[in-house]
Formats: sequence, structure tokens, C-alpha cells
Amino acid sequence: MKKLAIMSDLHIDSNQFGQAEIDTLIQTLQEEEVVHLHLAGDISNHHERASLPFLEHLRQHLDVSYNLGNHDMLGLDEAQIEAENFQLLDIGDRQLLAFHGWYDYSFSDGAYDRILRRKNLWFDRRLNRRKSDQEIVERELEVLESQLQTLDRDRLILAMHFVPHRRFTMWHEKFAPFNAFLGSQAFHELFVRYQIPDVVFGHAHRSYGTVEIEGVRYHARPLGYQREWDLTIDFVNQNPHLNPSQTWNLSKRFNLVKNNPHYLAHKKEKFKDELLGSMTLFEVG
Ligand SMILES: [Mn+2]
Repeated sequence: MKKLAIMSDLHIDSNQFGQAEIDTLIQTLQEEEVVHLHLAGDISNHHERASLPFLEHLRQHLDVSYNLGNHDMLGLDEAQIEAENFQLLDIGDRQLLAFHGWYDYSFSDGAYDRILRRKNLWFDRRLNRRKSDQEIVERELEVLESQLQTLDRDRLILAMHFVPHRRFTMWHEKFAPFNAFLGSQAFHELFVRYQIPDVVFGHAHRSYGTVEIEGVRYHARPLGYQREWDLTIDFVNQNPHLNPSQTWNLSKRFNLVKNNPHYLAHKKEKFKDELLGSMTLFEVG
């Protein structure tokens, strides 16, 4: 059975993907009979220098498509971002509509001026989008709805980068202030109205698996940063002597083990499982 795989948040630059990681990814996809890989954003911070060569490499082995995440947008102008948005692809007996998405602060109950000040601490301060965040979301919704009106929704899969429902926002007091920049509830409302069966998204580096809300099946299995990977968290848990302060700070935990030869061997052994856990697979005939 041929499959479509959707992954997100590979962050190949931060995660230092080299030949070994790329080979394991290709091998894993081939073993799963994946004929098409879609990447739902945050491939890297360097779209032209890092992501495009990576995508070309993958395309020697299977079909690859993508939509942009906020990290991919670094250094791109609005026309380049627009040119990559809303791609419609026939993949076996399913149809994939991929778009970037954005955020409109609807996941935050904070005051508007505080949200704007907080944005100066967020990665996206480095992006140069020409419209307000609300205007960007309105435009995404407008184009999306015009497409949904014409498509056979029963076989449709949507892929986007940003978070479409507040169920998938963060509760931790350290991260909750940044919910404003995760996505918009307006996407979910549109999906329900058009009875969309499957939506895959990423952005918030937390894996929820598959969760159905009001008839929409959401799939969230971002890879995220190496410090967040199961294999890293498991290794530190299994080797408490390497973490004498018993910290749960993921950066600190990763720094304690990242050059440890036992960790590197463990990573090599478990990387395929990490990839498999970070793929949403659809049988496409
Ligand atoms: Mn992101």
C-alpha cells in the first residue's frame, strides 16, 4: 500500500542533519512505502542555503512537497512566501492542500500592547511580513475558503504549519504567554463548517498524535529540536547520574549529554524510531 507521509519541524540546521540522518530518513520512508513526503513547515532557518539542497536530495528518492513555517520565512519577502502558499496536489486517491497558516492572537487573553511587546522576544521579530498578523490570517482564511468551496472534501487532507485549535496550545506558565503566536481558532471553525476530515499541523513542538474535534481529525507529530526528542529525554531519564541536579530544563539536560559517546550511540540506534513517531502516514492506494 502506497503512503503519503507528512512531517513537520525538522529544523535540519539546528538539529545538525548530516548524511547519516538524511540516509536514515530516506531509508525509513522507503521501508514504510512512502511515495510522497510533505513537510509542513520549519524545515530550517535558511530556506535557500539549507532547505532547498535538502529537498533536492530527498527528491532523488521520492516526491517531496512543503509549506512554509515561520522559521522558513526568514529572509524571504512576501512575494516568495505567497508563491509557496496554497499548493494542491493529487497523491494517489487523496488530495493534499498545503498552506502556511498564521496567528491572530486569538489563543491569548492578554492585553494587545503586552502581546505586541512580547512579540519582540519571539523568533518572528526577525521576519519581515508587510501586513498585520490579523490581516495575514484573514487573507489565509479567505483563500482557503475559496479553495474549499471547489474541492471534494471527502478525500482532502490539509497540511499547515500553525496551530488550528486552542486545544493544542501551551499551559506551562513559561510558555503560555506565547500562545498568541501559535495560530488561530478561526481555522478550526472553517474546517468544521466545511467538514474537513484530516488536518496535519506542527509549530508547537508537542506531539498530540491524532485527536478528533467536532469531526475534524487533527494530526500533530512535530519532530522538534533534538533536546525535545523522546530519545534524548529517555536517555537522560535512564542515566540519572548524568543529571545530578535532576533538572527538567530540556536545554540543560541536552547540554549534559550531547557529546557523551553513549548518548551518540543511543541516538544512532533510536533515531529511526524518533522519525517514525514524527510521521503522519496516510494510505493513498
Ligand atoms: Mn514554527
